[in-house]
Amino acid sequence: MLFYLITVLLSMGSNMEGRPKKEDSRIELVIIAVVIVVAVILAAWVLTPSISPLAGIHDTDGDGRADLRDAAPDDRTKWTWGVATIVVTIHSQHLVNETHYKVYLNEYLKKEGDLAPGGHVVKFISARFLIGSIDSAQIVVTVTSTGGELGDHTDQDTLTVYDGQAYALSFTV
Ligand SMILES: [Ca+2]
Repeated sequence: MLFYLITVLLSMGSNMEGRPKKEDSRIELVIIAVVIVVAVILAAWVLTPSISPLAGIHDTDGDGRADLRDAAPDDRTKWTWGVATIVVTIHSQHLVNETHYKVYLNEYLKKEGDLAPGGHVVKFISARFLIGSIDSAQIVVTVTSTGGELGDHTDQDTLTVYDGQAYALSFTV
């Protein structure tokens, strides 16, 4: 494209009649210089991560990952997802009535169901979390129960999780 432009401009320059040859070649050189400067400025704008208009190159947080391949484009310490399995065992302390339990990872509801009197359930929960220069995350696991003869209950634990690992936790509600 750049070479095409230069060729067109040069042919325009060589068609100018009535000018001395020396002056023509100066005009050609100026045109070439202007085209090169504009091309360099455009290339610098497109290829510089901090200012590029292209998502495949632009890097908002400066972590070295383009926004298109950055799971957290506004956080320079994180850029990809980690996944861990959390095995949650929930015991009921209600021996007479059924209860309804809910399991939250941080503030997100992941599982819920009914729990028989004095019974327990085991649930496998997949946890996704952002990692990067820090390879672990803190997850607060909360289990609540409603109903039953003892009233509502909450049990909670905080876990440090790493990508690809599995964890077992036990709760009584
Ligand atoms: Ca990032």
